[in-house]
Amino acid sequence: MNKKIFSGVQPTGNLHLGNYLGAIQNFVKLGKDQNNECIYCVVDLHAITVKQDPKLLTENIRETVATFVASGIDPKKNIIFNQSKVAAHAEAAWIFSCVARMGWLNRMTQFKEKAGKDKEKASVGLYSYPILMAADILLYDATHVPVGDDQKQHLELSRDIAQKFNNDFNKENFFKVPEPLIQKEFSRIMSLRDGTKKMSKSEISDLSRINLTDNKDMIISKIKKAKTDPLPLPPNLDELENRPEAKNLLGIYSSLKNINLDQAVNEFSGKNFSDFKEKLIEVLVDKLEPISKEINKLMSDKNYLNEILNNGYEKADNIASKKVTKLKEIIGFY
Ligand code: AQP
Repeated sequence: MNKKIFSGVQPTGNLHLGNYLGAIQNFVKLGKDQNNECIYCVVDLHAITVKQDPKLLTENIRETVATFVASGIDPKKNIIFNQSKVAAHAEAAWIFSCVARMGWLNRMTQFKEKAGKDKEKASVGLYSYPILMAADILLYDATHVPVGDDQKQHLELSRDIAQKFNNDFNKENFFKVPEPLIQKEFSRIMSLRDGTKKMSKSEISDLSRINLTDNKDMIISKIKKAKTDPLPLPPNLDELENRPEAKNLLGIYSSLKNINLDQAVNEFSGKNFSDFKEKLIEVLVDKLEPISKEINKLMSDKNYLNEILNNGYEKADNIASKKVTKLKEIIGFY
């Protein structure tokens, strides 16, 4: 079966190793398969759920495109565009906010994590974010959505919205019910400063993540400073449990080397962290240095990045505007 792939990344700056290993690496692989039709979106409407500096946002939109291309996504074969240009996303999101139930949104753990203790001060957009995400996906009849493990719950909400709409309006299959595509091994990369917290762009400490724009010296310094524990590396997976930092670093190593976690555990069994970190630095630099150099190069060619977004916009708008017109007809708008 041909797959229709849709996924997005927020242009909130500092795209990191978690975004790469959890999502972008998968985008590249799927984009290379001739049987897939892939749409990759810079989700700038999602980005403004928290305050953004306008100039920086514009720059970050381009940097996200540059990161896609530098990582290996071919803009000629795949559609790359920014969400705010295609009006259908916001239109469908309103309609879906009348389909989704409060109880569904109240269960979303990411809102609870991101809003923290002061929920009253969080934007309404941060709360309803998964509804906009459903619009992104369903407008393109996406069959598969490659995401990191942290987005699984949001994707389930998209599925619920699709099913409820189809049932409510007796339109079987009007919206395709999308499947998540989540890396089987090591789908959540954790902070380098705290192995129990997700690696995240918005974390204040830059030492908590490897940015895709970090150069070799920065990678070396961040890995050397990465939190560990006092024991040597364990001989098996069981003994890795309850050692979140060791598990995270070995997981990163295994993902980059494309091996299983237990193979990585075997390779470093009984070794101390400093030996292991040397090897980890080697594979990280090998993988990321060419990407960061390419991002820098592409960022100096604004016209090229704008051209990718404009071409992508035309193609995306053509698909989404037709779908939203049909959606409105079904509802009874005219
Ligand atoms: N730590 C992670 N491990 C694995 N996958 C991750 N992703 C994000 N962090 C990790 C995946 O990257 C894709 C794009 O994410 P996003 O930028 O749209 O939003 P996010 O999940 O909210 O990422 P951040 O870094 O935590 O951003 P901020 O701090 O701005 O909110 C998604 O597929 C995500 O699963």
